[in-house]
Amino acid sequence: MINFTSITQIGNLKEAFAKARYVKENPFADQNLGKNRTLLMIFFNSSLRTRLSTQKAAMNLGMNVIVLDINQGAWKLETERGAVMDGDKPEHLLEAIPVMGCYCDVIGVRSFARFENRDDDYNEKILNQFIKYSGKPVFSMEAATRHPLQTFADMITIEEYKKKDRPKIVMTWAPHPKALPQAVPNSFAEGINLTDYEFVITHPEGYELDPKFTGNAKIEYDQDKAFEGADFIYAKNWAAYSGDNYGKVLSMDRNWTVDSRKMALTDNAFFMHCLPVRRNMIVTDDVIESPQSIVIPEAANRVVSAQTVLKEILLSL
Ligand code: AN0
Ligand code: CP
Repeated sequence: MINFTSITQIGNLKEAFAKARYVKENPFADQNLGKNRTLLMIFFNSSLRTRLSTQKAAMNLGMNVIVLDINQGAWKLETERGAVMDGDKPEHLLEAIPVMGCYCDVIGVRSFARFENRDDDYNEKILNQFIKYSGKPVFSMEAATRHPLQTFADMITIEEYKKKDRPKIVMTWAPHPKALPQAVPNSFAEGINLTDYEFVITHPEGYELDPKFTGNAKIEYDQDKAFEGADFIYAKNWAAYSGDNYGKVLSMDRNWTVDSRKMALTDNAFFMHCLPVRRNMIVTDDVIESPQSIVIPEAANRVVSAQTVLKEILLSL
């Protein structure tokens, strides 16, 4: 049984890209692999792409799919062991998880960082309970610290569009009115660090990510300088990670919005974003609508990413 919670579990990158290419070119080749197997997708948070692309991937593999939005129709779940359950939560995760495990063969979980306690988030408290108590292979559909299916899709997209063996990838922070998790940037950094690409991360001071994910990436506080000669601009907002500022919005400075002046500093870079994206906060209309914007092929590759990973999980059953 295998779980998939981090892009570092993808195995040999070249082989992973080859498997993804095969899946993309032959989406229905494994229709029998998932026969009579059930995927249960559990959402603690909203989703458009992950929900649709993962379901489509499972259907391409011949699986049955059940989707449960915990906040719409399920019992509100207590997550703390030892809690006296006299409040508004009628069920405990410690029963709910093994019960869910009884009804499926594979479980996908979306459970964002809650920003209540950094240790709980960074120890992946919810995701790890699914792994421990469900008795089934579990994969992340974005957990507190990582979004590996997004990262794999991003990496497949870069592989498809790159014009150089060692492109310059720039991940840039951009403004957003709400506090967003670090899962996408952490995971993207973790993925790019598996490659030999040139990798620069740019953000305002105070937005430093956990060095465990950023590794040897160059941190450049001057966004213009970071953009110079870039082949890919990967934009994303995240809330602060450091110390007492964990989960806080420290800046909404629209000087950091990706616009055409900044894109002109690059080597005709492609623009990427995992979506959903707030226009004219993260990126201007003209940049996201430009021919260099590859956000839609990037989203399309979410099916390829999910199908490649689900196929491996099915093969391991
Ligand atoms: C989420 C995030 O930033 O983690 C999901 C992105 C895939 N975004 C929002 O909540 C807007
Ligand atoms: N990129 C992504 O995961 O989108 P959703 O939140 O819509 O699933």
